[in-house]
Amino acid sequence: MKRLFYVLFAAYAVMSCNRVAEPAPFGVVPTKAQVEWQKNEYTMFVHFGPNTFTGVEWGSGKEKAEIFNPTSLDCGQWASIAKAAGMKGIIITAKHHDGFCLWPNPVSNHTVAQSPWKDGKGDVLKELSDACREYDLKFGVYISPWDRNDPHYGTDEYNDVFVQTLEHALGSYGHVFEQWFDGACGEGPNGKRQVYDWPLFNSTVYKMQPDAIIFSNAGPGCRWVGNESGSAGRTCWSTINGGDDSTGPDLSRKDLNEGIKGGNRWAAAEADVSIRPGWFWRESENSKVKSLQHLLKIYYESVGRNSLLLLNVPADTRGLIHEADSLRLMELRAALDEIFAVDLAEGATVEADNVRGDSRRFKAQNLLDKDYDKYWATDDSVTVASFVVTLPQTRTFNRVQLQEYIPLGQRVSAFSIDAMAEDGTWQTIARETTIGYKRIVQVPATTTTAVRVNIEASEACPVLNGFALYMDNIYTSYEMSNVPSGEVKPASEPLVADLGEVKSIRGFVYAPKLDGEDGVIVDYRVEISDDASSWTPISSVLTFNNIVNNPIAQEITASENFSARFLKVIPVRVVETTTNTLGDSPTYGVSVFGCIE
Ligand code: FUL
Repeated sequence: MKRLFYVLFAAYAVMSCNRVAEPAPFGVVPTKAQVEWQKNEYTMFVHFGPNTFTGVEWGSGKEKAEIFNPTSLDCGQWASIAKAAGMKGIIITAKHHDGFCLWPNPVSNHTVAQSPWKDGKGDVLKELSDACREYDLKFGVYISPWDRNDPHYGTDEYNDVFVQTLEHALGSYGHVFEQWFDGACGEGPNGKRQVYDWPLFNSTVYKMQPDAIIFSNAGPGCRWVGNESGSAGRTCWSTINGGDDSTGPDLSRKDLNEGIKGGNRWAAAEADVSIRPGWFWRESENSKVKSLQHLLKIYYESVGRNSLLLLNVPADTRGLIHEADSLRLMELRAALDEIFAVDLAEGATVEADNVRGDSRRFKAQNLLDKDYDKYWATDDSVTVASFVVTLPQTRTFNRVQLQEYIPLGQRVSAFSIDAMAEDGTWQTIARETTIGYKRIVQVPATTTTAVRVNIEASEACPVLNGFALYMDNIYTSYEMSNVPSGEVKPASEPLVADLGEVKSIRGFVYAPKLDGEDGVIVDYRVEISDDASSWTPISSVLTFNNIVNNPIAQEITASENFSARFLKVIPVRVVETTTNTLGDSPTYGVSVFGCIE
């Protein structure tokens, strides 16, 4: 018996010596929580608060708490829609820039407790976190550091108030999977811009919710994708460079959009985009819910480009998700289910020109195994390699899905895809750069019996855990029909509207031109005139809220009508949208400008 034990032990020892080691992690790698977060792929954002009732995108903080009074709030409805849409969690604007808290925050007197809703006894965070638990969804919070209501804002004291706000919101409602920090930062009543204590804010989040993913421009959990249109870069690394300042002051929009190869921090991109033009619900946008084609484009450019899609579906004044939005979400779900129902690579055999240590553990066939932790890897010295997928029969597809095993880092920086032509030669159907957690490559409809993926460059030996083929008969293309041709003007030139005669005016509407090159008017002054020679200023310096990130048409109305024939908008600050630099843009584009009578 003892002998047998030694023989078995010796055999085991020999086997384990021969066991080929798994590849060493490459560069910075995600934490376990970051990997789990990325697997969510698609989550819901809900913007809700005083702006829902006033129709503005950024409240001033001076709104009375009385305006917050949803007539039939039902977070169960939000959760059931999110679940049916296939989303994995919901993030709510617990506090937007106006400072109003959707829960009774003890360190604020601008909260639901001061509102008439449920006689001041209501708590949206409690209702939503309960609903998320019921529907098995993750619960997350957006808590804006910028606060246009808090009197301490602009002083050091505010940072402590904000920490207490975080502690309360993050400590009262169970597990929070994501903390959303918005990058917007304005001036306090003392005219000073708040200097945020990011290390303190982040450590407070981790103290309250150790596994939470912290979103902000530069992470540390995940990063902003650099736009609010739901589009990650075609090249998209999950690494960037960051220090203690979560806003990532040195990162350009391009860096955020594409990530930085070899960056010092793992912060995958999160693509936040609204299903409507604005972030908050307004009646006038019920007919402007994004089309199915537009949402599919967003899906391919976010989930299909190594990013997470955070789709905003605002609640309305009833406290419900509007029918127009839920209908579109269900159409999107049905389309995604149809497109991704059948993996056309199923039943195929996969052979690679290099397999790590010739070990079965790292064989290329693992690419088709749905077990997330099984992957194909090459020898350490091999960074250029190919695998061939031989299909059981001729198949037609137009989407190729690839996945890298990100727990060991993101590695591939160039690859191509070939299909075998009838004459037995390989025809290249795609040439791309990065893969990451998931890459869905759109290729022309291709009928073939074999597909070859060539890893042409990789920062270390490639490690891939997924390959699939799909046929999408639904998405054709979506051209941004709302990209107006516009008119480019020199920045110094004001915009002048002429009504032909003196009329009663309520305000004006402005939308920038969206071709990415021109500047956007951010701050401006307004003057009026009856004869276009003597002008009367009627405003101080005003701001088009959030116009750089979300350049939709903004209607600016006065509290009382005024009369004039001419209205002039004088740009005070123009922002270059490509670089986000302030000030000295040579030109700005205008697509819509006119008076509202
Ligand atoms: C922006 C904010 O300023 C918007 O109001 C919105 O909340 C969006 C998600 O982030 O930067």
